Parts: sequence; C-alpha cells; structure tokens
Amino acid sequence: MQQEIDGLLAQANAEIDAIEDSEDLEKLRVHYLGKKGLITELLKSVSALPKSERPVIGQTINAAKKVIVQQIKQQQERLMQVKLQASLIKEKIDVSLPGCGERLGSMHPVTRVKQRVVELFKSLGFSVEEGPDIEDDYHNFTALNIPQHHPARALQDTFYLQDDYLLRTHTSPVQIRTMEHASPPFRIITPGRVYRCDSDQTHTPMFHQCEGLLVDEHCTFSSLKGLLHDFLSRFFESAIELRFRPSYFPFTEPSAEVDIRRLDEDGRPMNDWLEVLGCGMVHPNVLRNVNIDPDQFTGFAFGVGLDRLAMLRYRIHDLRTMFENDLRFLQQF
Ligand code: 2NL
Repeated sequence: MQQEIDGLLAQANAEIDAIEDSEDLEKLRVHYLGKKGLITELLKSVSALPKSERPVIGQTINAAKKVIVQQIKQQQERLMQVKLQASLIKEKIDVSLPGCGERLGSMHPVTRVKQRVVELFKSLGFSVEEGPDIEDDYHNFTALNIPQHHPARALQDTFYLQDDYLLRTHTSPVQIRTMEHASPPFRIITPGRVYRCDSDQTHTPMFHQCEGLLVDEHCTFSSLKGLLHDFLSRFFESAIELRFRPSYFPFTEPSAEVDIRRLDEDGRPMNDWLEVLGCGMVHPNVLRNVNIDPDQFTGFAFGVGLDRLAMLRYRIHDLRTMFENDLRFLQQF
C-alpha cells in the first residue's frame, strides 16, 4: 500500500510538472482528486484494511493528497503568470507612436486674406480696431448719417434683435466708437464679421468685411486713390489699373465703387473689370456726430469684402465652398 501511494505521488508529480495548459491541468485534478479520482478511490479502500493499519495509511494518503493539491495550485499560478505575460506582450501598446487618422486642419482662405490685409495696412501706418458683433441702432445707423426712417436702412437688410439692438451690417460702428473715444488724426482698419438678412447664390447672411478710415487735416480724394492703388497692387502682387465709378453711400460724399483689372508687363489688361470695393470722403455729418470739426479735418473711408477678395485672389468661383470647411478644399491654399 505504501509503495502504491509513493508511486502514485511520483506519477502525479511528473504529470503535473509536464502540464502546459490550464484545461489539461483541470482534467488532471479530476483524475486524481475528483469523486472517482485515484486518491479518492485510495481513501475509500482504507476501510478494507485491517483496523490497525488504517490510521497510518489514512494519514499517508491524506498527506499525499495535500502534496498533490499544493502542486496543482502552484502549477495553476505558474500557468496564469505565463498567460498574463503572453497577453502583455501581445497587447503591448507603444504610446510614443504617432497617432493615425488625425488629419491636420488648415487655415481658411478668408483668414489668410484678412491677415494679409492687416499686415499690408500695418506697414502703411494703420492700426487694427475691433468691436462687438451686436450693435445698437445709433452706432450702426444714426451716427453714420442714416437717420430713423431713412430709405437707406431698407437697403441694408438688417437682422434686428431685442430693443434697439441688431447684428452689425458693416464694421463702420467700430470706427464710430474709435472716433468717439479719441481725437484725430486716425488711421485705422476694422476687419470683422458682418450680417445681412440676405442669402442667395452670391450672398451669405454672414460675411467678412474690412473697413479703413483715415481722418487728418488736408486729406483728399487723391490720397484715397493713391492708398487704394498701393494696397491693391501689393495685395494682388501685380501691376493693376483702378476705375472709380460714382456711387452712393449715406456716410460718404462723394462716394465711389472701385473696379480693378490686372495688367501684364507691357501694361496691357489681362482681364475684364472686376468690382472690388466701395469708398468715399467721410460725410461731414459723420464727423460732426463724433465731435470732429469738418472744417478742420477731412477723412476718407473704404469698405472691402474679405470673402470677395479671397475669391478673387485664389480664383474661387463657388461661394458655397467657402463655408463647407472641406479639408480637401482648405488644404489648397
Ligand atoms: C462697401 C462699401 C464702405 C465706408 C464703407 C465708412 C465708415 C465711416 C465713415 C464713412 Cl466711420 N465711411 N465706411 C465708406 C464707404 C464704403 O463700404 O461696399 N463695402 C463692402
């Protein structure tokens, strides 16, 4: 009996050691320790022994059982460790690898044009002013020589908010506010978003405008023409010709719309006239509204659509592409 137990123990020991899979180990456990396992059967056979031998043999079998239980437990732990190490290697993540699928954004053509216009005017001694998108009726209209019930208000397709507030229809109120808080001379530009209740093939309810304003003694229409020619030829990086067509704005007198065409090296026009901006001499009433004496100071102003400038400069034909933010479109600039 003793020999049988020793043999069983040695065999179990060897078999457990050789196991490399936890399912096989479980089968082995049942084989030795299960209800009909070899150890269990041995324990049952004890009752058939002479009474005097039973305690010793019983103890020996129980000791052997303990050893096998312990060995199985150890092997279970080892197999779990092996499994863990394998999955750690398999699922290893290198957090230092560059990400995939993240596509970089790109600057919008209107932003590029705005930055360029700002840089050009800064180099001409202008400073940049900004103001709120939500304005009051006075700064957007009245101060600009557009009194209540004036037909020019109907021209502007205004988005009205509560009380006397509205979405600014141009950036002129920024210039009014600047003039209210300082004294001439002024040389400022005001890039920003403006809003008009108008939407079709060539108009969007929000667009970008940049206005310029110069107020000084002895400021004339010819200084305006010189400045615009200088600005536009530098902006389009080309020899250009400008055409000033008489026009009407309530806040300037006289007023003009400006057409541009590019010239080749021999001074011949390369394309048809294209309208780029509106301008004029600041109306004396506007100067009076901000306590500037029109007999001492004169001014000129202009307004240019940045979206329109971007479309001309980058030859964009479809206004809608400017608002879709498709990276394939944006990354071309
Ligand atoms: C256009 C025309 C223009 C102005 C804007 C202005 C501002 C003040 C006083 C006088 Cl504070 N004028 N701004 C003047 C003429 C034209 O914009 O077609 N813009 C897209």
